[in-house]
Amino acid sequence: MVFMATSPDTPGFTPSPPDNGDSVVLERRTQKIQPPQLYQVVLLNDDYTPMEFVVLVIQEFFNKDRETATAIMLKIHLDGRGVCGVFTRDVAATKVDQVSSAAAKAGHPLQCVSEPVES
Ligand code: TYC
Repeated sequence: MVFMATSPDTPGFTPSPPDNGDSVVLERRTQKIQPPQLYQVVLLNDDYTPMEFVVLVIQEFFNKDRETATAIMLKIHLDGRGVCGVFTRDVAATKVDQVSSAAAKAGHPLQCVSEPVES
């Protein structure tokens, strides 16, 4: 495929009516696209899931080092909830599935949800 600077397909441009059929003038248009909505993945506290399991989950699925994972786990334990990461919608949904599956498989009631980040 050949790309031309004056292609009417160029995003952000719209062709003016051709003058003699040979040339096309592109007008710059204000960009209207928005950045994607981001989602935070939140772990919820409960009374039964072992702290060590939560730390391992945060390390494994949110790529945190042990110290950071421990700090997040303790925050959840004390505050009732904590953000483990911020992602685009599909990635956040995958994280929720991965954590929920790992918790269910291990027999723990650990809850994980995603929610839109306030903009
Ligand atoms: N509260 C749990 C306990 O005392 C530990 C825990 C931390 C559980 C964070 C869930 O998301 C959680 N064993």
